[in-house]
Amino acid sequence: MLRRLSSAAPGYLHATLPKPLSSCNAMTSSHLSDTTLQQLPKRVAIPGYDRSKVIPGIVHLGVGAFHRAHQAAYVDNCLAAGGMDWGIVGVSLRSVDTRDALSPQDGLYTLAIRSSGEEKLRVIGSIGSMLVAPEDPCAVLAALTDPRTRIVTLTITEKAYLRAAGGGLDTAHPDIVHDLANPQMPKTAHGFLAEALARRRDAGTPPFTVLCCDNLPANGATLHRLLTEFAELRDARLDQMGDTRLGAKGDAGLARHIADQVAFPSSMVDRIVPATTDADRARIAVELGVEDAWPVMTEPFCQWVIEDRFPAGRPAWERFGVTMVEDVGPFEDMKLRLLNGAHSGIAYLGLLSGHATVDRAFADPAIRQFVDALWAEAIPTLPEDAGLDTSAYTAELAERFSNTALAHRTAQIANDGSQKLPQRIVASAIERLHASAAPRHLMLVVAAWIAACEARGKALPEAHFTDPLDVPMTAICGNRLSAAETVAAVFDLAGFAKGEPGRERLMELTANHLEQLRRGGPAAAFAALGS
Ligand code: CS2
Repeated sequence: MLRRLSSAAPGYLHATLPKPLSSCNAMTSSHLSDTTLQQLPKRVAIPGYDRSKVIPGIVHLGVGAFHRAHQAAYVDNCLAAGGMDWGIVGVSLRSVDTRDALSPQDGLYTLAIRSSGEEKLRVIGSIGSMLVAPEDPCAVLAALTDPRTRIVTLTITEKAYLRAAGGGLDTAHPDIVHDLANPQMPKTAHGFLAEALARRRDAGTPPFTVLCCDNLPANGATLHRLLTEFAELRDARLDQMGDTRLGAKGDAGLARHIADQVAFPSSMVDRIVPATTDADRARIAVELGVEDAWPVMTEPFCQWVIEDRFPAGRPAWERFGVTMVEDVGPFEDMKLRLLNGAHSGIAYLGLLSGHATVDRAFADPAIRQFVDALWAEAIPTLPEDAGLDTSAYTAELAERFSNTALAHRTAQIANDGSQKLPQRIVASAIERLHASAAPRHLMLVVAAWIAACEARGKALPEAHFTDPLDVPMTAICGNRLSAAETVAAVFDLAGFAKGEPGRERLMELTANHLEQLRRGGPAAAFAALGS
C-alpha cells in the first residue's frame, strides 16, 4: 500500500504553508521533511503518493495529536489509493505550536503505533498546510470558503463547543460575545463556520459538510443545534445593525440556511493517543535518523464510524476500514459509556490511588474489579437491538487499557471532567434510575472527580489536571463544605442531570461516595460499594 516516492516534490505544501519559521540551514539535512523522506530507514513507512499532486479538500479545525493519529491517517490511506483531492488544511484555533513544529517539516510527522511488544513507524503526509486562526483569521476563512473545501472536520475537544451548563450555547462566553460583535474576525469554531457558510451561500458555493469528531453525544446533531443557535443570534444582531447582506437573497437568514442546507453527520472516533514525551521524541529521532519535532504516539486499534450524509462528496472511506452507517447512535453510546466512562473512572480513582498511568491503574485488582462492575451497570443502558457485542467490546477494551507501551497518563484523561462526565457517566446513571436500578458505581466516578479536584494542591500537584470550571470548582473545594453540600454545589455548577427527576438521588449517591473517599480514599469507597 505504501510506496516510496521517486522524487520528493513539495507541491501545494510549499505554495500554501507559511514560511518555515526557523532559519532552516542548520536543520535541513537533520529533520523530517519532503527532502529527507527518502533517506529514512526502509522499516519506516512513508506516504505512498506524490504530495505535490494533492489538492486540499478537507479543512480540519483542531490539529491536536488525536487528529493526527486518526483522521489524518485514514486520509493518508485515501491519498495513497488515488483519492488525491482530499488533502487536509490543518487549522489550530489557539496555539502556534503544531504549526511551528510542522511547517519546517513540510507538514510531515511520524505516527508511532505501539503495542506492548513492538513499535511500528509510519510518516503521515496528508496535512498539506497549517494555519493558526488567531494569527490570520482571514486565511482560515479563505480556506473554508475555497470551493475545493467540501468537508470541515473538527477535533476541538468538548470544552471548545462552549456549551452552557444546560447544554445550549454559552451565549455569555466572552468568545461568543466577541464573535457575534465581529463576525468577520471570529475566534471560535462557531464563528468561523457561520461566517464561512454565509460567505459560501452569498457566493453561490454549495456548503461544506461539517463532520464533528469529538466525544460528544450525537456529536453532529449537537454541533448542528449549537451552530444554528449561534447563527440565530448572529442574524438578529446583523439585522439590528441593518446588514443588507443577510437575507438579501430573500431567505430567512443564516440560521435557516444552516438548519436546512448544511449536513452534520455524526461520527464515532476511537483511538487512544497519549501525550508525546521528550523520551518519545528522542527515541523516534534515533529510529528515523532525523529529528521529528512533533511525532504522535498511539495504539494499533483504530475505529471510525460515520453517518453517510455527505452532499458535497467524501473520500471512499469505507475502503480503508471506516464503517459508514445510517445511525451512529448505538456505536457512539457504547464507546462513550464503556470506553470513555471507564477511562474517567480509571483516571480519577487511579490518581487518588497513586497510579500515574492507565495500565498501572488497570492492573490494580481493586480498580479492575470496579471497572468490571461499572461496565455491568452501563451495558443495560445500551440498545439491545443494535447488534452490539458488548462482551467482545469490553474484552478488547481490557486489552487496550493493559497496553504498557502507551504509558497513557491518568492526569491527561482527568482534564475537563465537567465537560466529559455528563455523556460518559451521568447519562447512563439517569437511564439506570429510570430502570429502577441504583447507579452506585457510576456515581463513584463523579465523586472521585470531585475528590481529585479537592486533592489538587494537597496530595496531587496544584495544576495536575485542568477544567474550564476550575475557578468556581476550586472555590467550592476550598469552602470546607460537607460532602452533601459540595456535591449539590458541583451539580449546580456543572449542570449535571439538570431537570431530571432523579437528580436528588444521584446527588445522594455521589455524596455518600465522596464521604467515603474523604474518610479513607478509594479503598474505603470500594469497601462501602461491596457492603
Ligand atoms: C480519553 C479519550 O482523554 C480522554 O478523555 O478518554 O481521549 C480516549 O482516549 C479516546 O476517546 C479514545 O478514542
